[in-house]
Amino acid sequence: MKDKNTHHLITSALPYANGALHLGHLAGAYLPADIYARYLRLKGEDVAFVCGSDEHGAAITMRAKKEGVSPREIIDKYHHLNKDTFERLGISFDIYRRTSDPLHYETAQEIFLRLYEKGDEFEERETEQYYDEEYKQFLADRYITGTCPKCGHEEAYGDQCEKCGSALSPLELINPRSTLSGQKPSLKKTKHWYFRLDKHEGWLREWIAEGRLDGQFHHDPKTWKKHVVGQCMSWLDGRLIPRAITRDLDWGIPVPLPEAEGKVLYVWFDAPIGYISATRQWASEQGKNWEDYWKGPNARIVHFIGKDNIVFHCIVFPAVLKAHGEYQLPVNVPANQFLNFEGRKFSKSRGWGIEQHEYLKVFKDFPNKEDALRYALLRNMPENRDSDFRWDEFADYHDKDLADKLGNFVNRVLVLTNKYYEGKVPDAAGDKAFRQAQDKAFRQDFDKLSLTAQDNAFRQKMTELAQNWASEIEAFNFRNAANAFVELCELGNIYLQEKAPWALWKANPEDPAIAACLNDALQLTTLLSLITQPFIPFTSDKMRRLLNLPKLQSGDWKDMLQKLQEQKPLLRAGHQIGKPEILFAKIYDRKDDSRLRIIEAQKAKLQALLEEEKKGQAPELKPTVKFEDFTKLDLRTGTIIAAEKIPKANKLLKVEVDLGFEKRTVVAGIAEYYQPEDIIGQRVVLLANLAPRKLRGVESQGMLLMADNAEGRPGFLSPPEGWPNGFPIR
Ligand code: B3M
Ligand code: ZN
Repeated sequence: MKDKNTHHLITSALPYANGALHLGHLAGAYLPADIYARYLRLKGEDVAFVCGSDEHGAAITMRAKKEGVSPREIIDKYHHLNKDTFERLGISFDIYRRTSDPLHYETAQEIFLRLYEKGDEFEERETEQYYDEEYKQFLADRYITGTCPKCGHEEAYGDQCEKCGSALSPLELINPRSTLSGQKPSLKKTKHWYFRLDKHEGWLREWIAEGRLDGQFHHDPKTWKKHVVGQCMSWLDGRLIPRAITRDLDWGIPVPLPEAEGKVLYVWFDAPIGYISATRQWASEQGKNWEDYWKGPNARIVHFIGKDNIVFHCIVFPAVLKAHGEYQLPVNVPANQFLNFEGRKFSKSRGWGIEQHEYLKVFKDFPNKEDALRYALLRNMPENRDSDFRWDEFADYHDKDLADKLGNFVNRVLVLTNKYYEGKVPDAAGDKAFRQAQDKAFRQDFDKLSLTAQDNAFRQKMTELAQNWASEIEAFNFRNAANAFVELCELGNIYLQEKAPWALWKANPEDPAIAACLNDALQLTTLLSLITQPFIPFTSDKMRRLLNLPKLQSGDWKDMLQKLQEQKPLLRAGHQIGKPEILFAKIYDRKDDSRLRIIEAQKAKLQALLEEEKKGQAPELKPTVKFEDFTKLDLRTGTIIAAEKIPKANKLLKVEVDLGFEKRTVVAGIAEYYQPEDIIGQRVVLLANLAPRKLRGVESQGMLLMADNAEGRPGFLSPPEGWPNGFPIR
């Protein structure tokens, strides 16, 4: 029989098991994936949601060396910490595996061999690489540091300069040093396998830009985020080159070839394969066929990641899978941008930010701490641009949305139902003429919500918003989905406020309008117990309990949607609900400041850090220079008249500066902070007699003067207003 079921495979980036994760990671790759997985399960879809620890890579071995322990000690600790923390936050992985698993070794080696045997996917190259004589070890990537040839930064790594963002190879470094012995390394011949990424450029372009694969429709490219497609296209425009996928390291998966003794697979080759091996493990435990999720015609793969992993998930890994020949490619990679923390980047070394497990610890006495966090991150998710986490906003979302809008509505409905009807759902659906009159009266309220008046207006609006919620989740617009949830709560509150069943009750407890109103409100409460499930699952469970309903199950959304569309009740008349309980106790509460104090403590901690920084701010100055030396600099006023990105260089912009008497091309390391179109017309100061030098093939004829702020964000120095271009500065 033909398999008609869709098999959803949802992945979240495998965290390196050498550290804890902070709130930015959670908002970036784990919470959105969890929302999506939970939603699909409610819809009755077949879902495998997989993740696990990435246990290889030089970052782990270096940390182990520094601490004088084995890599295993480190990864065991963080594997368990991360796995446990995710669980506590309600991230509902079906499996959380690790890349040290034997099954993972087997899977990664199989895929390597398959590509090797194809003959033309790999290229063997013998090259000279740095070698530490004292440690008897080749120095891969981060094991080597030196001066960046592009910007002069003295701590550049063998694979990248973090100052100017250039991708480097170790041989380009000036004054190379081994991070092991600190010595100057020697050169030694070694052989490696390179994946011919260049061969895959053509179809990758068609697949990403047009959504076509092998000449057929694969996905609608409009459903991919613009910044994801944009980043991929700029990589493709910069041309793809063969990439070494093996390393001389003693930590990792051995290269399964007899002549490759002592070599391991490059971490970025094996890590994404971890998704596959985790699925294999899960499927064998569940008695399922893992290939349905990866190879079958109805597999539907979606990778959730942060923007720094886009190239590996949209270009390199798909190319490996395509080269293999049997795998499906992802239908979407809804990568998020970055979350900042109170206006700055998260920084462990500077103590700026908060880690997930740390949050759970300091908020241990905060009721609903898991949902409060999930909700604040959801409302502020960096879906299309970087966003900023602030404690004040956290408190606002908690109090305004969760406590006021959701909590109050649910509480009133439960209290009134208990009070007027002994907790039994009142029957109100029978009297059609009566209901029509109700709807008519309710229409007046629509203006407030900008609704359109129709019959059965309340239930219609409820259905419409619930459908929005679903379609926004399916489109990976989780913030919009959260808006639909808020509007549903508002709908309920306005409805209760307008109908005021408590006033009706005072006049005549038999008034059928009371039953009609509460019946409607109970339908909405039931709907909300489901709508909240992907976002704030702990609260959803509680609402189910208060409504005396069973826990939600696979397929419940499908049933509910059908009932909504057929105008059938979600909760039948006569059903006995439970006793009311408060869902969220406000943070800003005059009688009880215990929750506010927890937040204030966090804010105070940050304040103290800022104070500390200010104190330590008398910086060490560079050695004194003579006046004559200063006068050698020719600084001129100018204006930026054109700017563009430099392909493949994430941090560089090519900028044209008008000096009045001539125009200069300058390469500036500001692309992370400024969009080309935003700086046209910017007044600047240019060091005009700097010796020209080539950066990424572009000759830079001068340097823009910039002032860094505390986070290293550069701001332009500009001449006084009205000063023309080309004038000297002294
Ligand atoms: N461990 C890098 C990171 O955490 C890497 C992700 C692997 S996903 C296959 O950013
Ligand atoms: Zn550099």
